[in-house]
Amino acid sequence: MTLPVMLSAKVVHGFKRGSKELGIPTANLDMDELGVSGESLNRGIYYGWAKLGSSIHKAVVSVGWNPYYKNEKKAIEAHLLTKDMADFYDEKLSVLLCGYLRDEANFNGLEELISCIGEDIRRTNGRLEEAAAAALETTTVWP
Ligand code: ADP
Ligand code: RBF
Ligand code: MG
Repeated sequence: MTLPVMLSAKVVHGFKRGSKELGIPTANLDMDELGVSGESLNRGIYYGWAKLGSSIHKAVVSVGWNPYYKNEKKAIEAHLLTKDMADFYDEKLSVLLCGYLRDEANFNGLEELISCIGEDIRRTNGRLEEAAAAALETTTVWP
């Protein structure tokens, strides 16, 4: 699968574990709307960008079956790295997967899952900032 990959779909309701159990809300994309493009997407944790209306946010995206919760259905869910957002269920969310971070893992407890996601968030910030810095460095100063 060659990155970057772009996906767009409506934000639907999930199991409500993101905000309540983990303190990390995730906007779940409508898998029925995505069809084969959702089903064929390789599982794993990705970093990239999310577009909601006209605003763009850094994002970390989980794709798969959440082995810790043993989900039966695949999910594509994005945590936007922007604090204090109001709910945006039913809105269209576009997600640009720019790079792969790791495979989905199982954990011995909730604390381990939460700390691993915390590390994913730090790495996402790092990778996106590096990419921005690299783009600036290759820019020709005009005139
Ligand atoms: P669900 O199981 O329904 O996905 P979550 O507990 O994962 O519930 O919460 C996700 C919802 O929280 C999103 O659909 C969105 O409406 C809202 N939300 C608020 N802030 C964010 C954020 N920073 N990233 C993702 N979703 C957010
Ligand atoms: N679930 C897992 O079972 N294993 C994981 O390794 C895992 N990594 C995640 C990484 C990120 C950045 C995010 C946002 C979620 C991850 N999840 C993982 C999914 C998590 O279990 C899920 O978001 C909650 O169950 C709420 O739907
Ligand atoms: Mg969610």
